[in-house]
Amino acid sequence: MAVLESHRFRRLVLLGDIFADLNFRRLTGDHWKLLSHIRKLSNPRRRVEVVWVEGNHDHGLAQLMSHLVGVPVYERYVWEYAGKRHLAIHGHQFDRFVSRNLLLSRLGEQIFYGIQKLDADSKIFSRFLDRMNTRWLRLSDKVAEGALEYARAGNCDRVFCGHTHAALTLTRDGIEYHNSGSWVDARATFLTIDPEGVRTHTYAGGTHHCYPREEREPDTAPVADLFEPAAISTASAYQSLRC
Ligand SMILES: [Mn+2]
Repeated sequence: MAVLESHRFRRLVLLGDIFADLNFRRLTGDHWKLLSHIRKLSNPRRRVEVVWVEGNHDHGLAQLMSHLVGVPVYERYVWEYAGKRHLAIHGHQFDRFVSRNLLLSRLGEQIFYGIQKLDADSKIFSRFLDRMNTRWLRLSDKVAEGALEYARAGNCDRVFCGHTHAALTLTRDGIEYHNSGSWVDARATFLTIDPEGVRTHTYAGGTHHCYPREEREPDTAPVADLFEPAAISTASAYQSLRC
């Protein structure tokens, strides 16, 4: 809410996995306030275009969400800005495990939530597993590779993904890749696009689960905390369970 209220913008792109699952009982008052705020933004009089790009977690929620929050939901969203063609896509499409094993991935999530509950106070266990998982699988790189190829095929100049929870920007052969990172980890990041270009911002305000600054990963690191089903893959039966 603080970020949304402190910026003026004409378009808001939500890059997917806004919901972790279908269990709306888990939503708190703050969550509903945010949804209500987003719904208000989408009022035509505000002249803000709100776009919801679905992720692997909120996949299948499109119809429900477009009614509940009043914004259209897209698998991928393409727009023109500053003479460039922009593409927003969550990124799980380039994460082979999630795209091929949706059911197993969901099962993994449930187990991960269990671990998270047990681990609620320290998060040490979950964070350890998350980091291990990310390092093994180099998800950031895989998603970036896939997204850049996809953008090239679609003649896009800039491609935006989420999914990995790791903020990352790179350019290859004139195509820019930007990963927005995540809202729910130690380092909350988001992207802005203006005439100057694309920038990654770190939210500096207070968050509920803020880890000490010195533990945060630098901007360009391809490794960051994954918050989600990543944990499961340490059982090695699962190759790349994640958000
Ligand atoms: Mn995801």
